[in-house]
Amino acid sequence: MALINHRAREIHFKIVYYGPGLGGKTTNLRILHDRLPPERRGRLLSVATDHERTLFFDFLPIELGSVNGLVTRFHLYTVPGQVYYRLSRRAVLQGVDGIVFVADSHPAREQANRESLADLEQHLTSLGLDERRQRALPRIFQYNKRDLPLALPISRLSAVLNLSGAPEFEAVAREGRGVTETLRAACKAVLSRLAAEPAAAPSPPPRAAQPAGAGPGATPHA
Ligand SMILES: Nc1nc2c(ncn2[C@@H]2O[C@H](COP(=O)(O)OP(=O)(O)OP(=O)(O)O)[C@@H](O)[C@H]2O)c(=O)[nH]1
Ligand SMILES: [Mg+2]
Repeated sequence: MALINHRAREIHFKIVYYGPGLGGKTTNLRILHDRLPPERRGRLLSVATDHERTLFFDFLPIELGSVNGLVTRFHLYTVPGQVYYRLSRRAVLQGVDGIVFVADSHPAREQANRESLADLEQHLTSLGLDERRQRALPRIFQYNKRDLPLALPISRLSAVLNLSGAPEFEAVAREGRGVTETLRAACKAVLSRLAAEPAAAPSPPPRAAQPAGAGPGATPHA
């Protein structure tokens, strides 16, 4: 849930990049870290194995302007995609405000995409989000690795994964394509929800869900 700190005049959101192992979640955060100017982002913290697989999470705090005098801070996390890190994924999801689901376009990962989505839904349920709250949770789909010659058609990925018609983006995260667009949509979605559901916030939300001077939604200065 978004947290408003009136004393510091800040509002905090938590966005979690979810998806199957090796799908490109960490790559998204690395690219964002490299693109954002230092005054808009903190250090990228990665808890990873020797082989660069996420062990617990990656964390990147970013700041994208202000809404009604409150500085908007987004805390970006990734989960470890490998199947056996279930409990870590659930821990990272605690208090989530929005999900970016990074799907792998490789045909051999079709089943892994589906299983990861089912795993996400189970965790959200076990964290106490009923069906209505899960539907209301902002979600963005990113179909990554579009550079692969055998990449699954977008229509097929979308039909299987994006049943609610959430915003969706193609990406080649390794080259930085689609990464900023995905983040922008995620920030916009969590800000819109705050405006639509004032009861979800611990104190009255800002009147307008547009960061000052940031164009449509929270545009990272990338
Ligand atoms: N071909 C291709 N490879 C990519 C793309 N994005 C990321 N990769 C590669 O995929 C591999 C896994 O990327 P990560 O970002 O570590 O994947 P992850 O989802 O964080 O994996 P886990 O931490 O195990 O859950 C790396 O070798 C990346 O360079 C892409 O768009 N195309
Ligand atoms: Mg990772």
